[in-house]
Amino acid sequence: MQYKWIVTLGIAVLIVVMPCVTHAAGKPVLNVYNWDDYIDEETIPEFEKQFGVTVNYDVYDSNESLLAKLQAGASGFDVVFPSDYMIKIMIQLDLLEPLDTSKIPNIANLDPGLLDQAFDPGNRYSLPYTWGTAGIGYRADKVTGPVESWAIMFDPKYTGRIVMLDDVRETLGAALKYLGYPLNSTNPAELAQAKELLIHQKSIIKAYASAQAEQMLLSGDAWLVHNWSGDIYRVAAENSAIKYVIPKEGSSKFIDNCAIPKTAQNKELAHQFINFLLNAEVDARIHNQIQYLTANKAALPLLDEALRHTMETMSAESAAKLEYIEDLGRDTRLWDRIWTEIKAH
Ligand code: SPD
Repeated sequence: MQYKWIVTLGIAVLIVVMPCVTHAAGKPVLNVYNWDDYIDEETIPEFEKQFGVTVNYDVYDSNESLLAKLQAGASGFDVVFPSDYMIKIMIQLDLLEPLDTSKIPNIANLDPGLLDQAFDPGNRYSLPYTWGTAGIGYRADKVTGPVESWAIMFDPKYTGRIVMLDDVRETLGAALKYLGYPLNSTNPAELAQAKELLIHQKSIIKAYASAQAEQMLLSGDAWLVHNWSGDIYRVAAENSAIKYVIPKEGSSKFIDNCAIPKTAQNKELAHQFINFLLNAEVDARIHNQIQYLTANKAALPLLDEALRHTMETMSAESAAKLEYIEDLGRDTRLWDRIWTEIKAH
């Protein structure tokens, strides 16, 4: 019995310590922590082979869970992919390492229009990887009538078929947009209305889910899914009844970025990995698979026709009805409290 406990404890210690390992079987190790479904199958093995290294690759499904890991101390991660507002928060908290761009010559491939954003002026800490939007993925073969408004996500006719993102900023933000308020409102009265709306909605939703929600759409378990563009476009390629729409009231847009945590053990290799990701062929292959929009201008001619078309449509839509999620500063606590109340209800 005692022996069993020692083995269990040993395994637990190994799991906790593993991401901090910098060498495995004589090879340098790179610990990458990325959004789920944000890379193709070939890039990691290709990088490992080319650089003679081992990559530990793990995934997360929200900016807030990534932040919690980095704040908890030595996460062991060498490369992470926070969104715009989260880059700003992480810079303020001194969690990111300044980039040495002399080690990332492929920076020249990036679209200047996505560089030098307000969340990281001069790209001192981050470089753009993907961009996209949040909206509604739906089954046109199940839902009756047009899907144009967030209103459909609150329609009891679809009880048990609706999935909302498990994401404080996106879901509270979507409710605010539906009510006609700014995505980043800090007005207590507006937030109280959004909270009531979401609490009321809880009795009709199937789940809050961020990772794999698109699979519920594909299987037909869910008919209306609040999710990010690329995840929906990926399953839409498997079933033409799946569509993606940005509701007429507006929604969020985002830029997700490569960055190196201050606590990274292998900063040299982290720079090499980011440079590898920014290679035009590698980037096009990744984005053709993940179906998010690329920040890599040199990759554009290598993108599939359908993705190029999506990029053009998105660019036009972007200007009109989409907002970036912003750092809320002190009001983050207010949002977190409201979200906890909604989830607990
Ligand atoms: N499955 C990948 C999802 C990546 C979405 N980016 C998040 C943006 C958050 N505002």
